[in-house]
Amino acid sequence: MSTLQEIAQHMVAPGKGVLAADESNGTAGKRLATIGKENSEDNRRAMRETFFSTPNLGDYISGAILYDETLRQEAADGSYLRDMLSNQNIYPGIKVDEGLVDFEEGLAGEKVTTGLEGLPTRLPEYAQIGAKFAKWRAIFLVGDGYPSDAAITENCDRLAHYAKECQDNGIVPIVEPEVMMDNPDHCTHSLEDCYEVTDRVLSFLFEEALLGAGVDLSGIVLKPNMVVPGTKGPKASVQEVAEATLKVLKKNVPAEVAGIAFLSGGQSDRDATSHLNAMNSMGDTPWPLTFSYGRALQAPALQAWAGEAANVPAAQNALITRARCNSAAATGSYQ
Ligand code: 5MM
Repeated sequence: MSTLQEIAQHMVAPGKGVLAADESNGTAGKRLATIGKENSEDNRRAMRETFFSTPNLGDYISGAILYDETLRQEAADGSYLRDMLSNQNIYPGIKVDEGLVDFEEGLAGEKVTTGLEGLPTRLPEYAQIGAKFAKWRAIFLVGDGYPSDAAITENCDRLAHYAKECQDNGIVPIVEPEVMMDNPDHCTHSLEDCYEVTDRVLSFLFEEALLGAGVDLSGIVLKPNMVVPGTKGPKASVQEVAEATLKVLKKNVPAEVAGIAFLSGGQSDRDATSHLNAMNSMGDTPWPLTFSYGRALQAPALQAWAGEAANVPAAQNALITRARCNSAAATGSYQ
C-alpha cells in the first residue's frame, strides 16, 4: 500500500496534474445540455469513456477525480472506467462531498458542504475499490460583508474533519476551498476583493481548522482558487493574477503541504493555463504548483465530441492538447 505522501507526490509529480471529472449527475446534465444530449447514465458513461480512453493521457494527467457513479461504472466493453485510468498510471479519486445546502447561520446565498455523515463507512469501501484520493469542495462568496465568519468557520472545520477521516483510511484528501468568481450574484468584485477573502479563508483553514483536526499536511493536496476578479469585475493582467495568487499562498500555506493543484473556477481554458504558467515561471515556491481543472480541461473536448462516436478522435485531441499545455504550464514552459 502506498503511503499518503507517495500518493500525494504522484498527484503533483513534475509536469502532471489532476483531471476533475467528478461532476455530480446534475452538473453532468448541464454539461451534456450544452451539446444537446440527454442526461442519461449511458451518455455520462460515453462522455467519460471518450475522455479516459485518450491515448497518452497519462503522460500529463496523474489522477482523475470521479463521481460515485463513474468509479463503479463499466465502459462499453465491460471493463471498469477506473481500470482504464489505472492502466495509464492515472490514479482514480472520488468526490465524497454530497453537495451544497443553504447555510442557515450565514448570509443570504451562503452554502455549506454536506457529506460527513456516513463518511467513515464510505471511505474504506472507496479505498477497497481503488480510490487513492478524495475531494471535498467548499465555496465562499465575495461581496459586502461576505463571506460571514460563521461560513468560513463551518466550511473549513468540515474540510478539516473530512481530511482527517480520509487520512485515517489511507486516502489523500484534496482540500478544496473555492472563493467563487462566477456566482451570478457575487461576480462584480475586484482582484483585491478576491485576495482579501482568499486570505481570510486560507488563514482560518491552516491556522485553525487543519491544525486543530490533526491533519498531516504532507499528505494533502490543496485545491484553491487563483486570485482573480469576478467574471463581471474589473479585469486583471496575467502578471497581476500570478503575483497576487503567489502572495496569498506564500502567506498562508505551510511548506509541508504536498502540493497545490488549482481549480479553474470559470476562467477560460487559456487563461487558466497562462496563469499557472506565469506562477511557475516566477519559481521559488516550497510546493509544486499544478492544475486540477474540470471545465478548463474538458470543455473544448466536450464541444468537439458533441455526443457523436465519429468525433471521439477530435475530442481526444482537444483533451490531450489542453492536458499538454497545462503540463507545460506546471513547469513554467508553456508557450
Ligand atoms: C467537475 O466539477 C466538480 C463537481 O461539481 P458539482 O459538485 O457541482 O457537480 C467541481 O467540484 C470541480 O471539481 C471544481 O469546481 C473544479 O472544477 P473547475 O471547472 O472549476 O476547474
